[in-house]
Amino acid sequence: MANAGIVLLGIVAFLGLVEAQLKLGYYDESCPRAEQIVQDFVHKHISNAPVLAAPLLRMQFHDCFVRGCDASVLLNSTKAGNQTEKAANPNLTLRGFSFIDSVKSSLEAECPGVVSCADIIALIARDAVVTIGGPSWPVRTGRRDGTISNATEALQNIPPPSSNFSSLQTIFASKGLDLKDLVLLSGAHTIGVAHCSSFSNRLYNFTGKGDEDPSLDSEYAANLEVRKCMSPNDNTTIVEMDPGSFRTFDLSYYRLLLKRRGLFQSDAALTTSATTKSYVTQLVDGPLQNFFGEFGQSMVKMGQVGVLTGSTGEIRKHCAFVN
Ligand code: HEM
Ligand SMILES: *[C@@H]1O[C@H](CO)[C@@H](O)[C@H](O)[C@H]1NC(C)=O
Ligand SMILES: *[C@@H]1O[C@H](CO)[C@@H](O)[C@H](O)[C@H]1NC(C)=O
Ligand SMILES: *[C@@H]1O[C@H](CO)[C@@H](O)[C@H](O)[C@H]1NC(C)=O
Ligand SMILES: *[C@@H]1O[C@H](CO)[C@@H](O)[C@H](O)[C@H]1NC(C)=O
Ligand SMILES: *[C@@H]1O[C@H](CO)[C@@H](O)[C@H](O)[C@H]1NC(C)=O
Ligand SMILES: *[C@@H]1O[C@H](CO)[C@@H](O)[C@H](O)[C@H]1NC(C)=O
Ligand SMILES: CC(=O)N[C@H]1CO[C@H](CO)[C@@H](O)[C@@H]1O
Repeated sequence: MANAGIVLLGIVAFLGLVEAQLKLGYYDESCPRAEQIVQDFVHKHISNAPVLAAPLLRMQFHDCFVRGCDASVLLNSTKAGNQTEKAANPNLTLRGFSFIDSVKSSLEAECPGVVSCADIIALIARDAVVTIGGPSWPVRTGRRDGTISNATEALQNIPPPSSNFSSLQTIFASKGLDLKDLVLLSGAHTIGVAHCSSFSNRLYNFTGKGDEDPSLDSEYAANLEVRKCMSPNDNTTIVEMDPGSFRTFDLSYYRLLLKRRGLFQSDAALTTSATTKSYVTQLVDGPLQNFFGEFGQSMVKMGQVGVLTGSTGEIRKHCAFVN
């Protein structure tokens, strides 16, 4: 009892510390136009290419889950045998690196060596989602950039699409994120696309007997097999994750989950636990604004995972390389 109290106090103190270290408007004095520059760039480019919002949102997830939100996902391998996160399998489908590099160049021109790549990732993710009509949330800034990036750690910390409920719960808990955050953040799959290779085992060889995943709606599966992922070895075709509204940040991802039409096993897993299934049902029943507000709160939480602040880390000059 006493121990639990101390642990709880410790966690509260830790979260308080992180919140105190990141703050709204961290660059107000050191680079007053920083956030405006990011917002203008995102607005200009995402308005023309809304499909880019999805990979930019996903980037923050892949950053924050490996070594915390420290932009380690952006580092390029410079030495053979020292592969960075980018080289790991889950990262093969990440996009948006050059977009981030362009924003960084503008910020370096405005105030050299001031704005971190980790903050840029967080600001871009929010502004991209806002630009396509999704929720907004406050982005506290002051993150610093890490110097280590390791492909093996990406494999260990980014859950694969074949994840079941308990492995998702475990990996999210290891980042201080609970089941509600899991359901809400998975809602990011309301936008974007996926490669057939991320789920074709569910269509063609679920248990190694040439079978289909029985938990996947058979009509949806048949449609994917006939029209989209026509071969089990197709690594290039992409499909909409939330068919019919993959550009719109809405509740249809959750509606599809309840119709057994979640694309990945990890999506379907959210309906295998009574707790998460009831969160899904509440979201579907509630007004869109509830999802928007709660999604934003979970993004704020995810954006604080393992951040480097103060004198730890550095402010990279180029997001792909340590100084
Ligand atoms: C819960 C565990 C999660 C798993 C297993 C997972 C897995 C995946 C996979 C396999 C893809 C498709 C990659 C491809 O085939 O091209 C994907 C796409 C995507 N994920 Fe997740 N994801 C998870 C959580 C998240 C979170 C927390 C976010 C952001 C908050 C997110 C945002 C996205 C977005 C926006 C896309 C579409 C990317 C694009 O259009 O290029 N995912 N995810
Ligand atoms: C980083 O590596 C990728 C290939 O992995 C390459 O396309 C990109 O140009 C590199 N970035 C820089 C800034 O050199
Ligand atoms: C490459 O590995 C060395 C240790 O072997 C490490 O000091 C260095 O930071 C690594 N580089 C990157 C970009 O992670
Ligand atoms: C990368 O991480 C793995 C797993 O933690 C570790 O075994 C390996 O030594 C690391 N690589 C480098 C270059 O530090
Ligand atoms: C979930 O997946 C993990 C990792 O693949 C596995 O060890 C575990 O047995 C699975 N749990 C259930 C309940 O299937
Ligand atoms: C299905 O998986 C099993 C076991 O991994 C493998 O032996 C078999 O060749 C696969 N079948 C197809 C059609 O890919
Ligand atoms: C798809 O990728 C897998 C490994 O990820 C590989 O074994 C297979 O040959 C690839 N298929 C095609 C058609 O390139
Ligand atoms: C974006 C990126 O860096 N992709 C790399 C992923 O890893 C493969 C090798 O495993 C590289 O060829 C890609 O360039």
